[in-house]
Amino acid sequence: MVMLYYEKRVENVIFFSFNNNINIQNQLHNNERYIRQNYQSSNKSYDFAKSMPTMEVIVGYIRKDDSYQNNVKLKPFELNHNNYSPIKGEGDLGRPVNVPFNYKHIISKYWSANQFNLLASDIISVDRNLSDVRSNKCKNIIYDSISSQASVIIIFHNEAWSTLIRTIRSVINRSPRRLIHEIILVDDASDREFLGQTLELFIAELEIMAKLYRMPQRSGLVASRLLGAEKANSEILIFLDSHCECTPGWLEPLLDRINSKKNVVICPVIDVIKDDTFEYSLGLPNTWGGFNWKMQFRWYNSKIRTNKKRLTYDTPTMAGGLFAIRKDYFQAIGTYDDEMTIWGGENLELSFRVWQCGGSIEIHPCSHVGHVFRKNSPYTFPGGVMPNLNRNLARLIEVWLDSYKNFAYFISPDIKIFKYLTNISSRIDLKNKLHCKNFDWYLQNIYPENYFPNNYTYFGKIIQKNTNLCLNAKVGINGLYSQLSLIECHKLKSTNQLFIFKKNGMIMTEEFMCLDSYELQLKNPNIMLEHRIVLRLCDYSKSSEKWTYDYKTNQLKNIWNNLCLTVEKNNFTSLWNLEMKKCSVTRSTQQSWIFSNISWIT
Ligand code: LR7
Ligand code: MN
Repeated sequence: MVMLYYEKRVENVIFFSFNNNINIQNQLHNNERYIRQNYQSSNKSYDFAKSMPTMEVIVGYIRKDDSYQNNVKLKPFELNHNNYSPIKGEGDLGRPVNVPFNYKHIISKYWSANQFNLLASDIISVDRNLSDVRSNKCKNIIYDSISSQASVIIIFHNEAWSTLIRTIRSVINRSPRRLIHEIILVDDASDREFLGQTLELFIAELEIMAKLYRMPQRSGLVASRLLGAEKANSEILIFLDSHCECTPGWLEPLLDRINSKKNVVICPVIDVIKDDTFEYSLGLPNTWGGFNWKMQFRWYNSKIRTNKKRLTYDTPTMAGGLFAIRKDYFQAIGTYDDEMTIWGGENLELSFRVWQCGGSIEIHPCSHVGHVFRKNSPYTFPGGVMPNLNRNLARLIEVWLDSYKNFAYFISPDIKIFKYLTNISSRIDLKNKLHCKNFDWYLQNIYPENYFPNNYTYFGKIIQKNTNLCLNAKVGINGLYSQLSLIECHKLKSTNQLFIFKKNGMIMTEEFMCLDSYELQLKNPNIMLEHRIVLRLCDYSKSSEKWTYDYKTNQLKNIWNNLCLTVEKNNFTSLWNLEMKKCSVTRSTQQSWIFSNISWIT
């Protein structure tokens, strides 16, 4: 049964469907294959449980080097052609697909259009099974008191067929029917042909009620989710990106938590579906969300946030795409800032708002959903990437950052101009109406691990006394390739030379990295042990990342080994080496450090 509805706000026809028995799926599968039938999957043994956990970063708009990256523009017929043609067993249980070498050029050709390996996705069934990745503790929980149903909202713009349908099928295949009221799809003005009528016919066949709404013009993820939320008919909304896969038992924990706490945003653990092989791999446990001064979302990983009293744990921010929330609570806290366009910023905005206005954001370790992490955005940003993103970030900063505002603009001057070009008064009104707490409260109480100048002893450069040499932290995303050095102090143009000496003794820099000292194990036991100073992901439990500063001698002492940060000149390279040496007055020039405080409130 297919019912057609017309809607004022949405130009296009809306489909409203229940299962009927027309098997159109077979027709869809009969597409021309570009994979030869005799394609053999690799027989590599694959032990799911042992696969290395990973942590990926949302990059969205950032252009990174990539071996598959190319500038090939697909011809319209190539873009519009749906090549989904599953091969039995391929990718089953989350195994990686290994595409033979002679297909590399095809992968590469189709990469830019989706920013993932379309060929791998297209040979994996949209109904592939995934392993039950939950811990035994999670598996044993019986959820018998869930009283509400969910509307699952999936928004998309030019998503590939196989990834979109696999998202939908994974919801249907792995959710108890009684807990799902409907699936709501919102098409953000896609122009790929198979997302038109073919999709409408496909959803008409689903065994769960599914509705498809279309945005009249490209609007971005906020407007699309808002439409989906407005149309949803059940108590609980669950948002998913259009390239996700739900694993067994993903739904119940989310609903259960909302059952016992009304004003909560609850997120699953987001696992990684690899963009090249479509392997399902577990994310690192105890992962939680933070952000940096550029207002970029970041995953951090440490046990500090696990909760002894309940299974869920608090996260200062959420990634944004995958979460459950009560519809009435979503409305009560002001849904989304509907002037945020295309992509970016809305995840932090909702995070700050929920926490500052009385709610909480939590991650449920028993709910696992995979997401295809991409290194670039595949789609266009009408009006340009930076104007969209920076306007969104200006709105976020203006509404929520209070006295930290100018510092954020100082770090990202390109955002500032947009504060004059956008009107935030309605969001300020909302903030007042909800009596939300300020950003300082948020940083101190919800995000004490922050790298913002707050609750600190010092904030600024660390200079070797009587020189113009500064500690310099070169930090990569997630701490990769981090390097600490002593180089000439520069004018404040980046955060590399800005350190926060926290009240608890940690010296922190960008990306949740802390100064830490360790003992180098030398192979030759006759040589004295060497102690080094490095940048490590902050941990909170280690005394080796705690420091004291002696105001009189200007020495910086590590609490764990009682050694002082010392400068030695390397005679070979004539660079300055940073070492950990016994604190001594005879080394006073090498061990004297000055903290130059920076006034960050302007
Ligand atoms: O104009 C657009 N219209 C859309 O409908 C742009 C995007 N979209 C859709 C798109 O098809 C997708 O389904 O919106 C969804 C999100 O877009 P992505 O997949 O390009 O975003 P992302 O996964 O790179 O980015 C993350 O940060 C975004 C910030 O705006 C959003 O909050 C995304 O939902 C969010 N994704 C996740 O949280 C998934 C897990 C990532 C992690 C960890
Ligand atoms: Mn995504």
